[in-house]
Amino acid sequence: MKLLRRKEGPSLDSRLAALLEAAELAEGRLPEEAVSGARTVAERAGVRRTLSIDHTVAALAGATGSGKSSLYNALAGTDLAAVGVVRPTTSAAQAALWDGEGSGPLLDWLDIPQRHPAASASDLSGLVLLDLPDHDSIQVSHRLEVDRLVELVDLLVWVVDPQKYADAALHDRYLRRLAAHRGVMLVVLNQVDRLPDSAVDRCLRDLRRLLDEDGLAGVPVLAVSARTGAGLAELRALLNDRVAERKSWSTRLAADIATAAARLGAPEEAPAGQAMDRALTAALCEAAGVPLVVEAVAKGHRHRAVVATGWPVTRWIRKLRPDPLRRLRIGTMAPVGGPVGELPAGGSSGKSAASSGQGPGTEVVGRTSVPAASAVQRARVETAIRDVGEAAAADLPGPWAAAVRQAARSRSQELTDAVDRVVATTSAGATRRPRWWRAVNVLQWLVFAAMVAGALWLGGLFGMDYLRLPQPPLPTVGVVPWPTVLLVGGALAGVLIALLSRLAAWAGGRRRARRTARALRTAVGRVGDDLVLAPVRGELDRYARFTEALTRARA
Ligand SMILES: Nc1nc2c(ncn2[C@@H]2O[C@H](COP(=O)(O)OP(=O)(O)OP(=O)(O)O)[C@@H](O)[C@H]2O)c(=O)[nH]1
Ligand SMILES: [Mg+2]
Repeated sequence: MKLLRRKEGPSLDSRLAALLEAAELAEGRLPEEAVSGARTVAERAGVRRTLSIDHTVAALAGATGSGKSSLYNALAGTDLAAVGVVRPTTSAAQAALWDGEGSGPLLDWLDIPQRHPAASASDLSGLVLLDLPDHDSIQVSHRLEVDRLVELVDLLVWVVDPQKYADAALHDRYLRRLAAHRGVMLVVLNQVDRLPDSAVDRCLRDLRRLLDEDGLAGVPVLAVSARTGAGLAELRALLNDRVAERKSWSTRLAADIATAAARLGAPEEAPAGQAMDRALTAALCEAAGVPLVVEAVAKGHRHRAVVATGWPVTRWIRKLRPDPLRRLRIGTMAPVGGPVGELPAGGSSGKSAASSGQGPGTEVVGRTSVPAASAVQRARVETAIRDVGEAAAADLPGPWAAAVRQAARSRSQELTDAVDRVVATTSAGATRRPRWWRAVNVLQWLVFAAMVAGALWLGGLFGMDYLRLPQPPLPTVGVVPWPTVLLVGGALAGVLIALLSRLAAWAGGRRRARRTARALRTAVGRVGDDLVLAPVRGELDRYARFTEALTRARA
């Protein structure tokens, strides 16, 4: 036999790969049945392609008594199959082979042990003709055998007779469902010898109409008689064409792929999922106590400014009060080498267990003492998450929309900890001391020292006067003696410097609070992006890849 090479081209390959990819992506999203159906088709197609493509497997299928076995014998030119009067006659499929060499593995795969060489001329070279049991059998095993082989063969030849050609069993259970397979289907109206000539055309027209209604327009319909041999030449010629083309197998697989892909869904344009993250960020910020932290940043800054630059005589009073920011346990445990880099100050006397850092460069960061979110705040976060899911799912088909909504919620358990962590790390930098504080501090102490010197000097003078000792000469600035200048001037200067510093710290605190607020919004927004929007984007991307694969599978 002449060996022809594969004619499928790369398209069947890529369509198969696309179908598998679509099934993979639909896993857990679409009904298991559709997903496994697609996998089965892909697997089956994969196997058929490795078996003889020089053979075309055609199956004679139909109701009991329609004359499948008679037709099989007529085509094979010998009585291979039993033709009976007791219905149903055929219980197991058998194969007639025209040049069957090399068809063994194919028939093994079809699981048909009964194989016979055909006796007729070799014009049908490469044909493997199957005689199937009846599809409408009272025997379940017959129906199962038919259903199994209908899924596998390359070419379907439906044999109907004038009485039962309109049977619902045939049209509903098979023909209509196999509309995508019309390229590999023939319909044979057998037993036309039992009709008067005038009725044959009418019968054919009626059958044609029914087939058109089944979505099988274009499927060849032939009138034959297995008994008289009428129309057999045409049938033989038609079969010969199909067998010679050696394309039925790939046409069938292509139809299988299209059907499986259609069961996965219609390829639609994936909507551009524009997630609304502003509301989410705002809700997360509220729940994480960002406004509280921002306020504490400003207050804490002013507090530390007073401690660092206040008048030495009175600043200790301020020291007695706690730092508002540290009271929230912010800045007490900061990331080591983190982006806002302040070395951890103080011990970690955390009341709650420390949560682990987020990556290299970050150390263990404890929970802040920012009060836990209220029920209202938590509800607002949940609403925002739901809104993100709803907005992204809006234009998706049902199961995918559900998957997207689920994706939005998938990591919401982690939100509280993650947001708290970034609040702690982001605002930790707000405890850094501006350099001018140190300079002012030095100045404060110099002025303080001058004041003390003045006081000591005056005290010395006072003591000498008390002891009636002669007064040393007293240098003056104008008329005011130096020790008085030092004491009073030092005190006034100290208070003035403290007041000016306080003014600057007030502005600085406000600036720092604003900057921290911005940084916190960005950082919290990033957490929302990581834990809510990213999973949604992932699912939308999955859907986009799915529809893209589906489009390729159906090409
Ligand atoms: N008049 C006439 N009778 C036919 C023709 N073809 C088959 N028969 C008869 O119809 C009856 C059934 O034929 P089978 O070939 O056994 O039918 P089948 O479709 O194989 O039936 P199952 O094996 O039960 O599914 C037999 O008595 C045949 O002689 C035909 O073209 N004309
Ligand atoms: Mg039979």
